[in-house]
Amino acid sequence: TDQFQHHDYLNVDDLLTDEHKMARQAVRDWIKAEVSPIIDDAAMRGVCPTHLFKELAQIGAFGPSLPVEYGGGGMDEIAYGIIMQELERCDSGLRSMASVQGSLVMYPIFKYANEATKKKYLPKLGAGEFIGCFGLTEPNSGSDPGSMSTNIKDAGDHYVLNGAKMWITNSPVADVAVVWARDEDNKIRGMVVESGWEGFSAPEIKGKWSLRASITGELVFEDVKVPKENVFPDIKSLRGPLSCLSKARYGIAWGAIGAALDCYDSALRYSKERSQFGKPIAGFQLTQKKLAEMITEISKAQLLAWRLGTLANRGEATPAQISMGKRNNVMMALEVAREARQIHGGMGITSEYSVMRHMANLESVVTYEGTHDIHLLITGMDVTGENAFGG
Ligand code: TGC
Ligand code: FAD
Repeated sequence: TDQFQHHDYLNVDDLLTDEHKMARQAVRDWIKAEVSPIIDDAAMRGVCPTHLFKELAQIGAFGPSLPVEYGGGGMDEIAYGIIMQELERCDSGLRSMASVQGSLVMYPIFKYANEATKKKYLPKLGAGEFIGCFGLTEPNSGSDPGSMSTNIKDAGDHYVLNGAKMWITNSPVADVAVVWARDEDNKIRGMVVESGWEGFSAPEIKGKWSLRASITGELVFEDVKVPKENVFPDIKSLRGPLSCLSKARYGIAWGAIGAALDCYDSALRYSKERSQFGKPIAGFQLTQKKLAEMITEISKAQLLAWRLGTLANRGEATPAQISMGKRNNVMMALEVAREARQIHGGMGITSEYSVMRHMANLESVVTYEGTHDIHLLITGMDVTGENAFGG
């Protein structure tokens, strides 16, 4: 990653402002100095470098497009995307740390919590003093979060929370969790739950071959008392969590391009350096086909992300458009990573190169935040008006 060269075949940089480029450079410099030297070791050992949370805050990676007074960066949606791209050029797990904190924890608190709850949690989350997680998925409710069974019951001045969440990024190290649960009227409610409260536990999920530098766990609630002021007052449907997902999926549509760029860069350099049959493998038509298709697909993905960003800046990006971006760009990156791994031959399976780490990471990215097929069905429903999900 150290020797990465910027690839911009269609001069997309022309569409960016100086602020966007400065934000990207700040992340790039920080990653080169602080993360590139440790990321392979962290992934190999399967340990999340939690000391990076505070540093991610300092470089403005948490909620770049949220208002400054609520702990965000006060920038536009394209700056947010560019920052996610640069983080994921290093590692999807690093980008996950920022996506969850900014878009899935700070954003819902900013958007849905009462003023006192915002003041209580947002400054600490924005500064990386608190780590947050987002609990929507359950053991029996993944693609279909509307079937969740985690629930709250009214007990006077507080609610009592029971249930379990599964596959929760950051949960074992989190100070606070944004949790979605069903109330007694069968409505989906959101709330901020502190990890220190009685009845809360968050065991780690071990044995992942993917996102090894990101920590994932469960959330278990056994009669956890949640003060009423911590429950979002006005949001009473899946629209609440899904609106947060739209924000995070948009960031992932940009982020995946970063992983693809790193794989492409590594494959291009390797193909020029590695000779077989008396010439660089870059000189074989089959290698050129791989590289030419990679840069073509990366360029198309950049334009898709940039267009979504311009729409998002005007508040006009629809959830279905964002689904198209997430689905296309993540699968693009996964395919680029697989081809790049092939170009590296046997060397591609080692930690000398980042390609296999990206490839394994992207297997999670293609599944979380809505699987590849779920996003296809969202597009299908948008263009036909027919719902192919249930029944
Ligand atoms: P449906 O009836 O379609 O919708 C329920 C309500 O939500 C509204 N809505 C949205 N609002 C904002 N943004 C979106 N993207 C929205 N999608 C739907 C909708 O208008 C409706 O509103 P209202 O007011 O009428 O109530 O819901 P459904 O039950 O049929 O489900 C639809 C489906 C399948 C598309 C949805 O549930 C889905 O997207 N499933 C995938 C689940 C998912 O993405 N889970 C992600 C968990 S978090 C995660 O993976 C984090 S990893 C992070 C990291 O580490 O980086
Ligand atoms: P399932 O929903 O069981 O899907 C299994 C397969 O069936 C998939 O291929 C799917 O596409 C397919 N399928 C399902 N329904 C249909 C249908 N109607 N038509 C056609 N095919 C269908 N969740 C959180 O809430 N917070 C987090 O922080 C979080 N972080 C995660 C981190 C990691 C590393 C991973 C792997 C997951 C994380 N998730 C998180 C959960 C993630 O969002 C879910 O894994 C994802 O939504 C899919 O749910 P599932 O794994 O239960 O798969």
